[in-house]
Amino acid sequence: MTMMTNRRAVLAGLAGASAMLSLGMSARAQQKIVLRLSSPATPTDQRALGLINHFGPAVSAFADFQPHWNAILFKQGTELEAISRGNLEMSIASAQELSTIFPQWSIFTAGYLLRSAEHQKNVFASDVMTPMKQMVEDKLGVKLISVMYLGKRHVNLRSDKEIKTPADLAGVKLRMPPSESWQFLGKALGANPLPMAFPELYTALQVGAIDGQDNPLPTVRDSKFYEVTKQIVLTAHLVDWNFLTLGKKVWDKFTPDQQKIVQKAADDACEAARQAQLKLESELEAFMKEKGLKVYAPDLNAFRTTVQKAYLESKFAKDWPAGMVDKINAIPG
Ligand code: KDO
Repeated sequence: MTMMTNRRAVLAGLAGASAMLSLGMSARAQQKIVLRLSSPATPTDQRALGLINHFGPAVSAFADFQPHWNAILFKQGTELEAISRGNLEMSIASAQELSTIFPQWSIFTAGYLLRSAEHQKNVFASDVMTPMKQMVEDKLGVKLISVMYLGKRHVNLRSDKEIKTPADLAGVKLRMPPSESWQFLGKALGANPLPMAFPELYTALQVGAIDGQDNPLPTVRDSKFYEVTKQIVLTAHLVDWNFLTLGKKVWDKFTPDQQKIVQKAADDACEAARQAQLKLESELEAFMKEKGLKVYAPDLNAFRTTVQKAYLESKFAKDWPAGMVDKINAIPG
């Protein structure tokens, strides 16, 4: 064999081997069920880290977890419909998004109802939740597989004017996420709510298109809102939760053993994220102060009383299942 033919033979052999290799790899990849998740969360948010570090690896033998952050795949609030239509497999849904489709769900958007991360977990696992989850699965084809703790939402403003009661928020352009129930919460707090998608917030605060926003401390840190605001009023008006969702048709493709693995992976990821989020919340008041922000509690009694009254008298409360507020209040945590 000449030097030339020898080289050709080697190259041909290499090409053949690499073709076989990539064929083998893609055949294997094809067998895996692709799980694309879309969320407006940043990739450094604790919920994202929980999923990246604990969910993806735990299901990797049979599923290919592909998360997309910063709402690059689907706009905030459109994910549930995308899953329902079979265009997406997973999302991190809010009770507010669910309440746009199922009015009963607005009970879970009420200010000062849930008390803690533990309370959320217990409510999610309780009988109260069973028919609520079932209606989402039956009518939308979406399974709520686990509960995520986003944290206690506080008011975060550009101005440093002291806020003691809801009356002090009069005329304040407070960005709230886009949907009717979120806007209602902003109004109940005494502010002038304005809908805006999460990824637009930093710039809107920077240029003064809004006077403030509400989110838990870990989100304020992660999205660097502290760079463009002057104070955090510790209103704790909503112990916010999200739900890890998975299309029912996708879930049904898994074998019963795989379903057990997916469920455990989801619960482990959400628990890791919850613990990380709680730890951050306990540390971040000091961090915000170091960054020069004023951080203080307002008259919490005034906020709680005003907000709870607004909800109980609202049109939303008419759709709440009878007796459910009392049942939620009685759940420990
Ligand atoms: C937000 O838009 O302020 C919010 O915090 C609302 C939450 O329910 C949730 O959708 C969250 O955004 C996103 O996951 C981005 O962090």
